[in-house]
Amino acid sequence: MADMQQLYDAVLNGDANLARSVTEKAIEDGFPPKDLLDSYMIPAMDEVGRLFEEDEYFVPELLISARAMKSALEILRPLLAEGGVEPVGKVAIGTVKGDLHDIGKNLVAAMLEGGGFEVIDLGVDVGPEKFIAAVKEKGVQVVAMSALLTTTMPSMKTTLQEIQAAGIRDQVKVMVGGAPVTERYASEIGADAYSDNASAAVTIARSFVNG
Ligand code: B12
Repeated sequence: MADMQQLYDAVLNGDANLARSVTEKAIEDGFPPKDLLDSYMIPAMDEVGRLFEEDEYFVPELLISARAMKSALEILRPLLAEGGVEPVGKVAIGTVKGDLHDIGKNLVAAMLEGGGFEVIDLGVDVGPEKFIAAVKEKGVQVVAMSALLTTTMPSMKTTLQEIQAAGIRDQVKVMVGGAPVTERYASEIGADAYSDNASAAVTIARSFVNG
């Protein structure tokens, strides 16, 4: 029998190989994929987020835990899709136009996936039209924008203005982040939320979809 505590520990400690092998064994043993996600992997990522907020984990630990989570999720994702398990909500995330930094964005995306969200990753150098298309065509409830350059932060403002101009501002919540972005800037440009870290992004997204 697969030892499920090992799955929790593998995600918490960022051991991607162990996370994968325990997940494979658990599936073989007949564990429902959703239970693996809800009872072990998401709680482990929640704990990673808590340790980060308490300054016991730092960005490298977040990255390796997120990688372990991702490698186990790769096995579960097709099975979850088959089983028709509904995601908590849908988020479109991207690094804004002109900006190629994606480490923080990927971390936010992985934490959101870990939190049960379906994440549409639009990549880097993402112009307003792609965010707008994700809202219109994929029905995302949350748009998450990342910027690492002071010169690309205005793209966040432009994207928000274009979302407004497209008449879909009331269909979507917008959160922003990235090293140079501040709470003040977020409120100046009319974003709904700002956070300086990936784990708080999950709490914010949950609050958005739960009303
Ligand atoms: C790695 C890096 C690169 C790599 C990027 C690789 C990659 N795949 O991302 C490379 C080498 C390509 C690069 C290129 C450049 N870079 Co660079 N880069 C960095 C560096 C060293 C680390 C950034 C990083 O990944 N941090 C770690 C992640 C985890 O942190 P983070 O992104 O802030 O994300 C966290 C939070 O901000 C938050 N978050 C992030 N996004 C979001 C989104 C939402 C919605 C939420 C809620 C939260 C959130 O959660 C994350 C996790 O907690 C920084 C310096 C630094 N120490 O920050 C410079 C830096 C960002 N780069 C800089 C510059 C100038 C450049 C270049 C212009 C250099 C050049 N002259 O070519 C180019 C620009 C290329 C481009 N068009 O984008 C400057 C920016 C200065 C400024 N004020 O604008 C910095 C600050 C370096 C410096 N001190 O000068 N860079």
